[in-house]
Amino acid sequence: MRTDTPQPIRLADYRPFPFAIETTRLVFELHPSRTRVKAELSVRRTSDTREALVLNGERLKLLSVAIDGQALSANQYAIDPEQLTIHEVPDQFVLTTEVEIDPSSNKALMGLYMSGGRFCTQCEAEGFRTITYFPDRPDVLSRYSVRIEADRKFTHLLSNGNLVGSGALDDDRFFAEWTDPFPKPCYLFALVAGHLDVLADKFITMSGREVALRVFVDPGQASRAAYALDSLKRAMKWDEDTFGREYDLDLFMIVAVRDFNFGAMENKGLNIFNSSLLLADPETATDLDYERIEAVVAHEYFHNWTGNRITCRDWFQLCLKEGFTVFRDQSFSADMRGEAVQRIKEVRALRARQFAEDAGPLAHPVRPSSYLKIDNFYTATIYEKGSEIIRMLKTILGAEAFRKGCDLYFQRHDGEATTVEAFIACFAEASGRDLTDFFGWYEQAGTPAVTLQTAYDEAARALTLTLSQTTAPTPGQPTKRALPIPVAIGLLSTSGEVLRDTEVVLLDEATATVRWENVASEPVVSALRGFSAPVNLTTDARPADRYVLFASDPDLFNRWEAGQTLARDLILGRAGGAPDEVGEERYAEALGQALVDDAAEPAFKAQLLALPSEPDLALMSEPADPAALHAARDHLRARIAVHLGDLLRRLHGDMQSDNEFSASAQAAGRRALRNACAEALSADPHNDNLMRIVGHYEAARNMTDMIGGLYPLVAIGGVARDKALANFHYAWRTEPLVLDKWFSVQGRDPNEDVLERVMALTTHPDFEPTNPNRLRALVSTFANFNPARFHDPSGAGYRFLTDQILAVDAFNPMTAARMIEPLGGWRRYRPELGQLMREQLERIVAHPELSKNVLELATKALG
Ligand code: B3K
Ligand code: ZN
Repeated sequence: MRTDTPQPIRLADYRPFPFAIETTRLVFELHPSRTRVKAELSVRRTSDTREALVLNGERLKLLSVAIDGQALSANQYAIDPEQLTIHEVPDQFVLTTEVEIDPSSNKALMGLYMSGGRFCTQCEAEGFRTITYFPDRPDVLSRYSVRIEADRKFTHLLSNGNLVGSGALDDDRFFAEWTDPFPKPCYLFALVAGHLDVLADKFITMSGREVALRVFVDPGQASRAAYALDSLKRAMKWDEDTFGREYDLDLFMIVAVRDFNFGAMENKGLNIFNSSLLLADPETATDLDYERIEAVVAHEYFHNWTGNRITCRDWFQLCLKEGFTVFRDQSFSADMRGEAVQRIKEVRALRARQFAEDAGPLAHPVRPSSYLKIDNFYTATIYEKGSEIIRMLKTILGAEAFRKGCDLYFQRHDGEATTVEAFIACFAEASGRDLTDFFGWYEQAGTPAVTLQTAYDEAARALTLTLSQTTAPTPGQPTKRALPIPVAIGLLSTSGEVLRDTEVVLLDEATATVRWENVASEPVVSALRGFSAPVNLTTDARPADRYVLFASDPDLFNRWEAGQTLARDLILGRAGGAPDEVGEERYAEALGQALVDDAAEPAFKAQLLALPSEPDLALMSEPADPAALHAARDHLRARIAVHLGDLLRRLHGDMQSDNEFSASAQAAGRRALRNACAEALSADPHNDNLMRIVGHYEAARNMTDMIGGLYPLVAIGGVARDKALANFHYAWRTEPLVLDKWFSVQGRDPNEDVLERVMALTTHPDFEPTNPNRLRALVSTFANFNPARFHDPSGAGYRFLTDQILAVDAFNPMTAARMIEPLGGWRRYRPELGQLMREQLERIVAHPELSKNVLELATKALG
C-alpha cells in the first residue's frame, strides 16, 4: 500500500500563474542516457504579490540554475521530487537552468524518450516537466526557440515551427535551430531526432499561401504514408470550407513512431503519431485502419485551431479542445464516408465505452471538478460525450447559428487559454439563446434515461407524445436535474410510408407533452433519429412497429437501431430463460429482406448483420451474466446462419471483387459486407461453410480480406484455427503492425481454451509489453472484447489482467491505468463474479509502490 495520500487537484482552486514566460529558449544536447537540456526563460511577474517562482520538474538532475547570468547558491532555491522553488525573484529576469535526463530508460513514454533508436517526445498533459523546469500548465503560453544537437547518424532534427538554421559541429555531431512564432503552452512542445524517410507534398491555402507538408517515417516506409498525406490534404481543405479555418505556419509535419501511449498528438506544426495510425497499404492495413488514419490525421490537424490557437485554461477544460475536435473529425468522416454508417459506428463506440463508463464507478462529468492524475481523464466521456454535446448544440441552434457561434469563438479567443463557459457564451451570444441549462451537460455525469409514450386519438387524428427523463445517481452526484434533450422524431404509417418528417422536440423538463395534429392514421413513431442525444431511450413501441422501422425508416440510423433493438430483446430474453423461437425466425426473415434491398449500400448492410456486441448486451442486463449472454447471442447467430445460409453465401460471392484495391468507402463497404457474411456463416461451420471461409482467407490479397477470413477460422477453432494462425505469423513475422493484429485476433478467440492461449502468448518472443500497441493487442483485447472468457467463473481472467496491470505499472503508469476499465463495472455483474473482480481491485490498491494513475482509478473503481 502507498503510504502517502496524494492530494487531488480541484477546479475551484484555479489561480492564474503569477508570472508570464515571454520567451523560452531550449538547447538540447541529445544523448541516449545523458541528454542535457538548457533552458532560458524570460520571466515577468504579472501579479502584485511578491510570491516565489515555483516550477514543475520531475526526474531531472539539476546541474545549474542562474538568474540574469548569476548562479544561484543552494539557499536561494529548494528542490523536491516535483518542484523547483526560487524564493526571491525580481519582477523581470532571465532564468537559466541546465538539467540532465535519461531518455533511454524512459519506458513511461512521457517526456523525452526513445523509440526504435530515435528520440521523440510526448508532453500532453504533464510530460514537459520531465524535460526541464517549467510552469507545466496550459495557461502559460510562451514563444519557443529550440536548438537540437545530435549525432550525425540521424537524418532529421525536428521541432515546432520553422527551421531557421542547421549545420555541422566539431565532432560527429550536427545541429538544427527551430523557432515557433506562435505562443504555445508547453504541452504542445515536440522534438524528434531520427534516421527518417520523408514523403513530401504541399497545400495551397484559401488565401493562396503555400504550406509544405512532410510525413516522416522509418526508412523504407514512405509509400505507406501516402494515405495519411492524402487525408491531411482533404482535412485541410474541409476545415477551410466547413469552418473557415486556414493553416497558419508554412510547414506542417507528421512523424510516425512505434512506441506511443495512445493514438497521436497535435504538437504545434509537428504532429507525432503512433505508427498504427499513420502507415497503411492494402497488404498490411485493413479498411478499419484506413478509416481511423483518415479520422485521426484530421483530428490532430483540426486541433491546430481547436486546441492550439485556442487552448485550455486548465486541464478541467480538456473537453473544450477534445469534445469539439472529435465533433469536427466525426463531421469530416461523415462527409468523406457517408453520414448514416458513420453515425452508426459512432453510436456503437459511444455505447460500448462511454455509456459503460457513465454507468459505473468511474462515471464523471464531461468537465470534471477534481482529479489526481489528469492522464486518467482522457476518457470516452470527455472525448465522445464531449462531442455529443457539441452535436446537440448544433441540433438545437441550427447549422447557421452554430457556425456563427464557432466564428465568434475563433475570433474572440484566438491566442488564448480559455474555458468551456467562454465557449458556450459565444453560442449564446451568436444565437440570442439562453444556454444556462444546456451547460448542465458539462457538469452532470450519467446517461439520462428517456421514455416516450404515445397516444393516438383516431377521432381527432391527433397524436400525443409524452416524454420524460431521469438520470440515476453517479459517484458524488446523488441528485440530478433535467437537461435539455433534443429528441428528433418522425412518423411512419404501419405500412412504412412517411406520415410526418423529422421534427426536433426539446425535452427540457422532467416531463413534456407534445400534441401533433393532422396525423392521418395510427402512426409508427421513429424517435431519437440519428441518435439526436446521448441517452437511453425506452418507448412503448410494439415489436410490429420495430419491424416497420427495420424495413422502411428513411432515417437509416433508426432503421439499423430497430434491428438492433429486436435482436437485443431476443438475446436478452433467451439469456434470461425466456427464449422466443418464433421471434428469432421472424427476425432472421426480416434481416434477410433488409439484406436484399437494392437501395441499401453494402456498408450499411454490413452494419445490419452485426448483432449487438456482448459488452453492449451486458450493459442492458442487470446483473450481467456474460456466459449466458454469449450463449444466447451465439444461438441467434447460428439461427441466422442457418436461416439465411443461401443468401449469405450468395452475398459473400457477389461482394467479391477482382478489381485493383481501392480504399474508397464504397469498395470498403463491399469488403465489410463480404467479411460480415463470412463471420455470420462461421456460426454454422459445416464443411461447405468452413471451406468457403478457408478459401476466403487463402485467396485474400489485402489485409481486410485476410483478417476477415482469419477471425472466423479462429472462432471455429481446432485445426482450422491453428493452421491459419501459423500461416499468418510466418507470412507477417517481420511486420510489427500486422503482428499486432495476429495477437489481437487471438485475444478475441471465443473458444474455451483462450485464456491459457493468451497467457502462453505473453511469453511469445514477439510479445513486447513495453510496446503499448502490442500489449493492448493481446491483453486489453482479451479483457474488453472477450467477455465470456474474461469473466470466467474461476476468476482466472481477472487475475491475469491484474498481474499484467501491476507489471506494466512499474514502468508505464498511464498505460497500466487504462487497463483497469474492464474491472470497473464489477457491480453490474452476477454477485459471485463481481466479488472476484472486486478482490482483484483490492489486490491492486494494496500493492506497494503503486503509481498515482493506477491508485486513482483502482480506488474509484472500488467505489
Ligand atoms: N491530445 C492528445 C491526447 C493526449 C493524451 C495524453 N494522455 C491526442 C488527441 O486527443 O488528439
Ligand atoms: Zn484530440
